Amino acid sequence: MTALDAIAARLDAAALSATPLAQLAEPLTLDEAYDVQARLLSRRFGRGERPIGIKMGFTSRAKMAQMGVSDLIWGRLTDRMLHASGDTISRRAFVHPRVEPEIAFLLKTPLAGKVDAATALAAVSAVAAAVEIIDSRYRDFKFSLTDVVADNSSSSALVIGAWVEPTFDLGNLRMELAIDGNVRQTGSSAAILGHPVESLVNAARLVAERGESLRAGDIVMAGAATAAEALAPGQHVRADVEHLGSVFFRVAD
Ligand code: OOG
Ligand code: MG
Repeated sequence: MTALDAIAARLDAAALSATPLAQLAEPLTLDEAYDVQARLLSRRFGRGERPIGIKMGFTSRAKMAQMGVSDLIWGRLTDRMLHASGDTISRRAFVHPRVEPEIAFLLKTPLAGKVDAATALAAVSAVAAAVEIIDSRYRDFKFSLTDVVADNSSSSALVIGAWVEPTFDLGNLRMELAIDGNVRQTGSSAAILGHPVESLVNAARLVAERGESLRAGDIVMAGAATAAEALAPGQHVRADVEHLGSVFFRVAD
């Protein structure tokens, strides 16, 4: 087992047992951190999980400020992370989960490399309001850029609302996160790199840097427009995105 495999194995065990780890002592380059992420996901695919797309992180200033990290990052999504609106999700599977309101893209054609906004949009079949549940496997939710990338960019679950054909501009939609009916975060889709399609443009660029492509049928999560909120058992969590509707779930013990 190489050093990078060993780190992936530690992160995998931490996620499986929902037990936090110390931040990595090994100094990793960003490339090595993405290598660890790929190895971590190979372990999950080896257990029968299937890739369903990617999530983008730190695409808004609100998120960068909350976490003290200011580079775009991405992580991989699997079918086991995916939930439909109305589901009940157990808190037990996570270390210290947080929720954020997002917009999800569904692709109808592959996308990779340097593309402009019009090309990126042309690859989209539908968009949806979504909630991302992020969970860091590091103690106290504290990490460096390479730590979080190795930890699959805190990917842990996603809840997707109804898919809608994007026949309107996505550039300035009101986004809201409510817990138990109380609005806790509000923002605009404009907070996501100026326009959420820019997140897709960057997703295509970043996966190509790893020699990969977004595939037809993939989901791309654009990144949160607001800071994240802590998740606790018993909560009812709802995100609303103007024109896209709402998505909700309940948290069980
Ligand atoms: C990293 C993931 C960031 C987003 O939407 O910006 C992210 C983290 O905050 O733990 O998912
Ligand atoms: Mg997110």
